[in-house]
Amino acid sequence: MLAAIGFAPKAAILDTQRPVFTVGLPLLTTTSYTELWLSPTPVHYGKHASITYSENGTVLFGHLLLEEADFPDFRIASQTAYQHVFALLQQAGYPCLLRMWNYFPAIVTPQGEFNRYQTFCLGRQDALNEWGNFDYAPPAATAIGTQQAGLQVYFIAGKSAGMQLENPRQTSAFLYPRQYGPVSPAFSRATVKDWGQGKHIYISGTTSIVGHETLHIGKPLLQLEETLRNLEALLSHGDATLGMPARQVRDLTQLKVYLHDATCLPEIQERLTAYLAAATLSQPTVLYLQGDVCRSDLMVEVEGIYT
Ligand code: 3EB
Repeated sequence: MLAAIGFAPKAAILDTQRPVFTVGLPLLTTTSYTELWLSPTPVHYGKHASITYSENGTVLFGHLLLEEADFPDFRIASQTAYQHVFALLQQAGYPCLLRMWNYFPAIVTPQGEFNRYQTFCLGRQDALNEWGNFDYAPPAATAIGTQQAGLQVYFIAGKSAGMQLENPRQTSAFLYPRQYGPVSPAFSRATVKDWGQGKHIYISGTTSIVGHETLHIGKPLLQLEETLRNLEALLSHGDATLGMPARQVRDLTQLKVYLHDATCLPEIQERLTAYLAAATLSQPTVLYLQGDVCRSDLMVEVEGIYT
């Protein structure tokens, strides 16, 4: 077992020796779900600073949960989390981040000059400036707001880089103009990793952003549909440029849907269920979670994975 992830209103470390933890987001359609990351080969476990990790010689999975109260400000908390990640990856011999998940409270709340998401991006960039600024494909990523204290980060890394995939419908996040924050977010729209036995696809949190602008403000269902167009465009572009084991959203293994407001669950779930109900043998597992998107005008975010 590389990792076991549960979902609960509060983030928690459930095992001090291995990455077994809950993400601090409530499930909306089921009372419990465990996401298991399994290895076909033996796993070793370790700790580095605040990180608990597992590795099997090919992939490293790490998790950390920082108490914000331990840091003078949130920028330092974010910088520290990423410094710990990069130091571990360097030391353990897995230099290439492939996929990052970032969860923290009050994501769109102003704090001083910037909001907390922008401050998070500043701290991440501070660490990147010390650690080479991704001289390989930046990881795919998710950044979602919780209702609970603590900066929670988990990630997978490899010994060599994945292939970077950007979305033809969207400005690359690392090129976003300054109106969205003092530094651009450092992530790829997706990474595609060939592990030897087959390619895995890690798709970043994707929203109703076309170019760099939010579309369909106040209309969650239209935002879902725009998000699905973005995901389909990303996958077909990937298929044309890299060759992909999944060419459409319905081919993916798992989707996570983050909703700002639980009251829009029925319409979102109905629409997505109908969208996925094609005559295929298998469909993605869909998890619906309550979480805040990093722009207050976005009500829904969707990430996907193919393994
Ligand atoms: C967007 O497309 C939405 O800062 O790591 C999505 C995924 C978003 C990851 C991050 C931010 C991040 O810009 C926001």
